[in-house]
Amino acid sequence: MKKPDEEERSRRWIGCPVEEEYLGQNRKEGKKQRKMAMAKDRSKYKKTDHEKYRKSLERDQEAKLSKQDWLEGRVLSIMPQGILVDWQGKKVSCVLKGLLKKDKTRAKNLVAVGDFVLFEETAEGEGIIGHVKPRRSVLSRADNLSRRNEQLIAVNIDQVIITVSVVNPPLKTSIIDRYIIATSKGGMEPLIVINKMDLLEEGTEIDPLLLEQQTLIFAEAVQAYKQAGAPLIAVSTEQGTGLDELKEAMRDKSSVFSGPSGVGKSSLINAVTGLQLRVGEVVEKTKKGSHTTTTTQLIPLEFGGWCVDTPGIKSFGVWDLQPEEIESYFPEIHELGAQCKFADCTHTQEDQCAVIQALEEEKLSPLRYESYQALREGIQEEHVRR
Ligand SMILES: Nc1nc2c(ncn2[C@@H]2O[C@H](COP(=O)(O)OP(=O)(O)OP(=O)(O)O)[C@@H](O)[C@H]2O)c(=O)[nH]1
Ligand SMILES: [Mg+2]
Ligand SMILES: [Zn+2]
Repeated sequence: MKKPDEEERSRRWIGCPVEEEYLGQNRKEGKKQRKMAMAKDRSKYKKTDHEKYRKSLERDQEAKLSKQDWLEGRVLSIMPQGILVDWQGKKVSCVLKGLLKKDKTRAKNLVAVGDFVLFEETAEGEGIIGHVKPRRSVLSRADNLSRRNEQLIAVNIDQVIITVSVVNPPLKTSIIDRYIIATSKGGMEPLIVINKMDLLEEGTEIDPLLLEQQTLIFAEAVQAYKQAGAPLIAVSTEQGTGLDELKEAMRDKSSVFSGPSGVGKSSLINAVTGLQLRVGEVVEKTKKGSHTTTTTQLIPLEFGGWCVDTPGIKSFGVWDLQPEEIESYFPEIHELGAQCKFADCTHTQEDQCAVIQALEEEKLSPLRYESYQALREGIQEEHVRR
C-alpha cells in the first residue's frame, strides 16, 4: 500500500481544475503512449492537448495570484440546491462559475466532495466557486452503468475505510480487494473495517449454518489481509467494540467510509462522532441494506480530521485497470510469482508455478487468489467484448 512519494505527489498537485489534468502523472503518461501508438500523425491533437494543459496551468497560476480576493473552503456536499462549502466552520452555499462548467459531459466530476475551492462571497452564506485546487488523491470507481466513465466518490482523502459487515449483509472479500486497488491507485491508504461482530456470537437469530460459514470467512480474511499488508479492525457498533481503535486511526486524517449498503457506515460515524445521521434497515429477505444514505458528505471531526459518509454501493469496478497492473496490487502473489518457472506466468495452469504451489500448501489465501483471477478474467472478457 505504497503512498506516492513526495515528488510524485507534488507532480500530481501540479494538475488543474479540469478533468484531464488531475489524473496523475503515470496515468497521463500511459494514456499519452497509447494515443501515440494509435496514430503517428497527431500533430493537431498534440497541440490541442498541450494548449489545454498550458491554459489550465495559467488558470491555476492566475487563481493563486489573485488569491487575496478569494476565500478558500472545502466542499462538504453536492446537492441539487448547490455546493455546500465549509469556510472556517461556516457553511456557504455555492454555485460553479460558468467558465468551469464548459465541459458539460463531465460536469458531475468537476467538483467533488473533499475538494479545496476558491470562492467569492456574493451574499451572506452564498458564493461562487471560481477555482478548484489540484487534488492530492482521488477515490473513484467505474460508472455503474456504462463502465466507461470515472465516478469520483471523494477527493483529497488520506485513507479509505473499506467498510463491510461480517453478516447481514454477509462478508465477501472480493469487494474489499477491488477497493484496495482503487485506494492504492488513487494515492490513499486502505483500512478494512469489519462491522457487526456481535452477530457472530451464539444466541443471535442468524441461521447456524450461515454463522459457521461467516465465522470461517472472517478468520480467513484476517489471515489474508495480514499477509497482504492491509490493516483490519473488527468492530461492533452495537456493542461498542473496536471503536476506540477506529477513532484513533481516524484522528487528524481525512477518511472516507465506503462499502455496500447496510453494513453500518453511518452507524459507525454516529458512534465515533456522536452525530445522528440517518441509519437504515437491513431487508430481511435479501439481507441487503436499503440505501439509506443518499448523498456523500464530508464531516469535520471534533477530535481532529474529517470523515466522509457515502451512500452504499451496489457494485464496485476499478476505474482504468490494466490486466498487467493487477499483480502489483497483490503484493503477496507478486512476491511468490518471482519463483515461478516462467517470467510471464499467469498463475493459472502453468508448470512449476510458485503461486499455485503456495495455494496448495495453504501458504496463500484462496480468497485473495480467487479475487486475483476473477479480476484478470473480468478484464480480459471486457477486452474481448470491445
Ligand atoms: N447487529 C448489528 N447491527 C448493526 C451494527 N451496526 C449497524 N447495524 C445496523 O445495520 C443497519 C444499517 O446501518 P446503516 O448505518 O444505515 O448502514 P449504512 O452502511 O450507512 O447503509 P447505507 O446508508 O444504505 O449505505 C441498521 O439497522 C443498524 O442498526 C452492528 O454492529 N451490529
Ligand atoms: Mg448510511
Ligand atoms: Zn505462477
